Amino acid sequence: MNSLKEIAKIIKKSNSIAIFTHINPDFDALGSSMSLYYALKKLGKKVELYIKDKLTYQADLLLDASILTSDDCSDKYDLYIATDTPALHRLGDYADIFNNSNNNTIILDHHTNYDLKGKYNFIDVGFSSCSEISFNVIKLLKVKIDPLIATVIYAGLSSDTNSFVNGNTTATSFKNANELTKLGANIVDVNEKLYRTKTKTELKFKKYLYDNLKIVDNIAYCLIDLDTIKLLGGNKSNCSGFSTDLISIENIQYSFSIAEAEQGLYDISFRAKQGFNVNKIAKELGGGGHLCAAGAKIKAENIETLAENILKIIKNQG
Ligand SMILES: [Mn+2]
Repeated sequence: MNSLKEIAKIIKKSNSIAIFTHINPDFDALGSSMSLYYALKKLGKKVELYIKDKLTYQADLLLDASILTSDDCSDKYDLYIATDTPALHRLGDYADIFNNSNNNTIILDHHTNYDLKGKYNFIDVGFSSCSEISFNVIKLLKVKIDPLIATVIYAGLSSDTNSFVNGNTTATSFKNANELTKLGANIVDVNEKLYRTKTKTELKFKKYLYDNLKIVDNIAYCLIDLDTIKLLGGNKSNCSGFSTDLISIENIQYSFSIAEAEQGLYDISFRAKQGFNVNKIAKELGGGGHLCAAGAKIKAENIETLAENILKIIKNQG
């Protein structure tokens, strides 16, 4: 583990920098990587932010996708940075280049690390968002933080705490939110785009969730297969909020959703109420995350059998 001071020093010395973040980037992946991109540009560095996925509807409304590069990363860089990513496979097509550049890589993250190792690592699960870690790095780089940078960091912080509701919210989250607001973060715009903009497709997925959720003891869950996802006119990202909605049900301590991402390949999202641990459960399935929010991707023959297995794992733990 390195200090952020050491990390800022390495960044300062590097002239060309490639930034990566996790596939299916959420607002924290985008906030932590885009803020660094803008800051490094201000320092006059040659910098590219590599993201292949299309942004979600809300992210595309709030953030400037034109700064992203979806090309293969074939140029040589002095330095490679990965943000918000605990597992190598979560770097998608950029996993190999990151892994093969292990003499000049930096990891900034707030997840329990799984198998992504950098030459220099700052991983602190005490941060509610990785965007706040980037915020600290940018301050150490002495870049003047303008409203654009403040806004993308704030979006990451707000999203990973689910607007300061999740159990990972700390005094530091509020302190950073305070600083970012003073620096000109457009909190009205962030709130409108993150919490008050729903597409009709998203409403259809919510209806599916409410019609199909199941409750067993203290566990709520919902399953959705590929045919249904297609029928509703969306994709697996439309299911990413299911487990969060389910954990809010009274007397529920664990929730999960299973969405068929590709034929036979399932995205599982877990949530737990404060004091319960879904990280352990996700790890048993080859995934990971935080105590109260975790995920896994797994191949299975059948979505129902997979759900039964997960129920067993949760019950054995509880
Ligand atoms: Mn994050």
